[in-house]
Amino acid sequence: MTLTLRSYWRSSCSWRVRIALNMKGLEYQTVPVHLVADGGHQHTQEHRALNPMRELPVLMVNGQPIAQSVAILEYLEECHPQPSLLPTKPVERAVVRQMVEVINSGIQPIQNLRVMQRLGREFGFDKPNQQAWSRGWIEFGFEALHHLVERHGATYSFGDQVTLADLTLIPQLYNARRFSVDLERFPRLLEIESALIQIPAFISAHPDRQPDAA
Ligand SMILES: N[C@@H](CCC(=O)N[C@@H](CS)C(=O)NCC(=O)O)C(=O)O
Repeated sequence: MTLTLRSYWRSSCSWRVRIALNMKGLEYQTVPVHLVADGGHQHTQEHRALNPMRELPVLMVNGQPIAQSVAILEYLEECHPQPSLLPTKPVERAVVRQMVEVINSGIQPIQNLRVMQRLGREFGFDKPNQQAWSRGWIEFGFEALHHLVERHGATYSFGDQVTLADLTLIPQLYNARRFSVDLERFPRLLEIESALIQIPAFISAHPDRQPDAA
């Protein structure tokens, strides 16, 4: 099986998949797709043929493109179940997926690049206002996530097992810092981050370690 990840170093959704591939010990090639240069290479015909949503990541599995990071994560979990990134009990798996969706549906889409660009282009938001927009939505989602983690977390977001919730948390914390979120408000998220960033799979997935890092 050949795996190729179309990725951008600072793309939080690509980062989730990089961690999963590393956790599962899967080898893959990276094809960088620049999200900003020339108006964004996600808008090229070549990329749109692979992902009509014009987004990253895209995982090519033996040439078959799969997009949507959570669909990719679930695919990897099904095909490569060890080490598992979900708990065993269905109700616990549901809670982990709930945490994932707080970020995947509740935060990231509202602060995505094209949303910010449109706020600037069509609605007159300057950079500080675009940042304030993103910051507000990250804080809103993190309040919910912090509540869930206080209830279900221990070393990691859900108990003492690294789960998909952690794979979505780490990149979103990076975005939160980019948008100057006051993370001291979310101490449990910071504690969990301290544990996760010791793990080699998380270390090598960091944006600064990617071939296209600026
Ligand atoms: N729900 C999608 C979201 C993908 C997404 O928004 N990716 C961002 C990078 S993290 C992107 O490609 N943005 C391009 C743009 O906004 O033009 C997923 O989880 O894969």
